[in-house]
Amino acid sequence: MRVSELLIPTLRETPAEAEIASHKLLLRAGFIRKTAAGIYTYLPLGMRVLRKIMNIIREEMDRQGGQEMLMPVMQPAELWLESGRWHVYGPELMRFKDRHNRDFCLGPTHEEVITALMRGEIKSYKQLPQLLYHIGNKYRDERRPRFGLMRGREFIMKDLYSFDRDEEGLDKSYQKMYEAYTNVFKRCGLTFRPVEADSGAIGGSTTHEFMVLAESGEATILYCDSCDYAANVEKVSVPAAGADPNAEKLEIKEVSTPGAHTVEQVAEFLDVEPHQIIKTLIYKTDQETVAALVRGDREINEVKLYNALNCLSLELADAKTVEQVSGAPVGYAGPVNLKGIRIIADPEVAQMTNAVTGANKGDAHFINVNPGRDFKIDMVEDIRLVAAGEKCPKCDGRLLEAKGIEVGQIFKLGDKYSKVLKAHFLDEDGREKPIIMGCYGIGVGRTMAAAVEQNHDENGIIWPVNIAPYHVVVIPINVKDEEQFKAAENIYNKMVENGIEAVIDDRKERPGVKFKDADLIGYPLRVVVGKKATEENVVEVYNRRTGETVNINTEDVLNTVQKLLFARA
Ligand code: 9G3
Repeated sequence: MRVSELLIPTLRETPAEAEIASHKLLLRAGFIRKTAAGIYTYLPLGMRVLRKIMNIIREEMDRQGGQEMLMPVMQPAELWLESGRWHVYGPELMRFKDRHNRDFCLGPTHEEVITALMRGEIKSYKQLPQLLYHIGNKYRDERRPRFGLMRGREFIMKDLYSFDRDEEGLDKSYQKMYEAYTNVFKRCGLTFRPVEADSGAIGGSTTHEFMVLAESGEATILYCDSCDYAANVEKVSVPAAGADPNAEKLEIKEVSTPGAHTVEQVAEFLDVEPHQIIKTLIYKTDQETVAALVRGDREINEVKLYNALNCLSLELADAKTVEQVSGAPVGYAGPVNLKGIRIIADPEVAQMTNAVTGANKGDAHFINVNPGRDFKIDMVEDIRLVAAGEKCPKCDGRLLEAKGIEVGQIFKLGDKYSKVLKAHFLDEDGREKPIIMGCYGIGVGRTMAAAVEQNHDENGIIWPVNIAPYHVVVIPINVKDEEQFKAAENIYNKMVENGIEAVIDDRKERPGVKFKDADLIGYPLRVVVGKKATEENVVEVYNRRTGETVNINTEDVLNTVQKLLFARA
């Protein structure tokens, strides 16, 4: 392909709204353009990368016995009413009416569609197992779409669904997908880790997230420095140390703490340790207002709190609500004499003696507060965030922290959808049973963005060969020099004839402009054809990843390029 004929609109400047490297670089290098908030167009170079990632995914799904289909984006509300989820999701579910005023949504996922399909097709155990998938657009109306392809409102997902006779079959399907995902991300050139994750609202027992390690990742992973334990921090639990049986419970007392309302200020003012303070956080769910208690030196884990309260929505109460509920300004709320709201406490709080808490009064705290004696705990649940440095839940190692980008997630669903949607089959013993399901997603655009997060430098993108938009760019230094340009064309043609994906930068631009664009776009290799080509039959081959340049004879170019691109290191 001739660069002068391609649509590759590179930008000198970084668009202001782009915060992370992949967002900046995919815009600047002419791979994507924003059509609306969280909605992107893939330009030709972006599409070439997308197609390669999709094909790697297809090959690995098909290798495991997956069969590709294509399900509709438009989903009838009836299915979501039947599954009970139409009223579960709020504004994130993009709903609309057709011309007959019937309710639809743009599919954020396809459990309902595919389970309803399979209930009509699967009658007997002989038809199981099935691994069915598709690659298509999903819609989730994120409140704050950001980071370009990383968190969009329309995004491309591969979602596969497994259908088995029983849990044993599901375990096999799950293992197959675990292996397939490992192959996909390896072939895409990513450094990734599967981590145990929270199965959250969709229930089911086991789930793993495939995390691409990157500082810009929104997810926090805790992993052990000694064993192979790794989990999304949302899911990590370690048992509470246990109460001190000998502690003598002292008399509760109110003390004046003018202006001290953060844990640090109260600890300083009363000369106590943060772990002797009870942190009281007021939350509002779709059903109630609750007080969540964690030890002063811990953070609340909102995913665990959400799961414990089994609610549909959860958010920190605003100042007005806190003042209404506690009768005090924010920062002085405490569990003692808290009227009419449930108190949920982390086990560590239930084990504390002579603790410090807000007094539900401005500029005042209680000391020597003893749970059970001075306030009632309605629900003791693990609701705290485990932090780096704590002991590994599996061995005596220490937990370390890393940031990750979630590019894939695999779930065991069991009969969560097949029961409610009546997708049954007749088993060998003549009994009718619900099909046992699993679901497995990969964010295709997110995988592309994650690859850039892990493969770039100050000059631009450095594409892993398997997903690069092209393999080689041939750069003639002086397009006016007939002989030189001819030499460049011959090299370009030779590579294309041998299946190398090459472009020739035939633009009437200064060499510097062509080099800058080549670095920004991130072609794995660059072949520079200058004076030396016509005088000494020598060209330069530059490796974008290593920065190395080799001078080689024109007739050795193809061989050198093939070795540099495809030889396994
Ligand atoms: C919704 C909306 C957002 C959602 C969902 C439903 C996430 C929803 C979970 C999943 C589970 C798996 C198959 C591929 C892998 C992930 N966000 N989830 O169900 F209506 Cl608005 O999507 N689905």
